[in-house]
Amino acid sequence: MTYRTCLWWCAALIAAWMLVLVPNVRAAGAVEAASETAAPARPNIIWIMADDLGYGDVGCYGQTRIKTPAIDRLATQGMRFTDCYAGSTVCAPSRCALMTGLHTGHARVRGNSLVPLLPDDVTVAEVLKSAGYRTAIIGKWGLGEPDTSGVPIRQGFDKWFGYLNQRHAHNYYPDYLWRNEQKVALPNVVARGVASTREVYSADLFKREALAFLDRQGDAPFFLYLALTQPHANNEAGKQGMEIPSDEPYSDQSWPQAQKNHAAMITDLDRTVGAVVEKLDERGLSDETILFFTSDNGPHREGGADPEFFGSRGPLRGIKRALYDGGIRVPMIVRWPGHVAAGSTSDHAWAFWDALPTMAELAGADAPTDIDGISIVPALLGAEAAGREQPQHDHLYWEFHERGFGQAVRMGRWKAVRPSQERAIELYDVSVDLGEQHDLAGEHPDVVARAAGLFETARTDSPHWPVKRRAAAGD
Ligand SMILES: [Ca+2]
Repeated sequence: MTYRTCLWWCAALIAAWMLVLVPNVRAAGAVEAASETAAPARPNIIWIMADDLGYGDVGCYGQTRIKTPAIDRLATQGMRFTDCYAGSTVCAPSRCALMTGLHTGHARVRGNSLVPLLPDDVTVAEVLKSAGYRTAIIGKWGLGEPDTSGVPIRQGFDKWFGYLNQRHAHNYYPDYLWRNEQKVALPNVVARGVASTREVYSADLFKREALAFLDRQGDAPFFLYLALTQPHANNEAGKQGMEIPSDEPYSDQSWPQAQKNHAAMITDLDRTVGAVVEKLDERGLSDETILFFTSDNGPHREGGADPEFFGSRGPLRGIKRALYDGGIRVPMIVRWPGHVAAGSTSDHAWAFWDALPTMAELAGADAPTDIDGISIVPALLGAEAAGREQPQHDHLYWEFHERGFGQAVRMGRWKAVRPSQERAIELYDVSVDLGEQHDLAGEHPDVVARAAGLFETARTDSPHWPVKRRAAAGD
């Protein structure tokens, strides 16, 4: 070997050694940096969301007749939140708050309509994708029609399967669904939103798709948003809107058929949750996966369902479309074995707009700074693991543009509600009056004044949802 050849081989060996070593050094540095903030970083993230599932609809929140063993088991394995709030009292704005970290006083989408997310809107999927996560959504989207900037794969999701449009999502036996930007034809036959031939049930497809997605995951972290549609009604089917292939295990009950179906839909949803957890366990992913289970808003009185029959609102006041807690306070359970305390309960008051900064912190990614959310990582992992105490919100704010313009704010133990602009502000102490029955506005004018101030300052106007303001006296 000549001297020159020897030099070349030495240089090549050193280069190869550096190629192997340097990324490892950088990776170790990244782990070290992450451990100074929130340990341990970069779990897989699964967000399972039911649609119109009430605070009282599952066993671990007090339901006694509808069977939800898998969701109840999540609570024994993780943390159950008593004071978690959805983004809104209906679907689309709730999902917008979840995706963008903004409450309905700032969000792009503040009501069920066809306003899509715009290219400027930063979603949690975009944040996680930029941090190297594989991102997928299965189920119902509701934030963008075909060919708009709002479709999931233009908002940070690598994979998308399901219903884009919320009305389309009413029907559990659709004749098509979307896969990325392609329509997938299904063998169901549909007229005016109701199937006459029922071959495939969409919830079965979503379960299968979710399990297949989990089967494909390897080393890269992933974010799976599983936006299930049970137990929403098919509003186009009148009193037969609680669509489910079988009313098992409630067939022998003496309940009205719609209530049997309602219960069966929730139990079927529970089976999907159970199947996801079983898949995580089977693939050895549970310890590196944080799983959130929740609902997008309160229970409904649609499709023949009766929210009183099973006590779907639990001890709360109101249902879907109310700004009382029954419309917005939701079940929320978080499971991450070894990191989130098993069998624990938290009364930390938080809302869907906290999801984006929470997931960003878990992923070691930067969240946008101009959002309303605050990371709840300290509440989840404990102050010691997170390196800081859980910050509290000064207030949580909602507005709703149907039936006039309603507003609500939670400030510590206080909850103020103005159901419409024509009504006075009501004030409840939800620490002792969970059902919002005793209006204390007359006794605490200072708190009412603070709420009135927030009703002006906690929001900005949206061109898509102009506020119909009350005419001033003398106008
Ligand atoms: Ca909903």
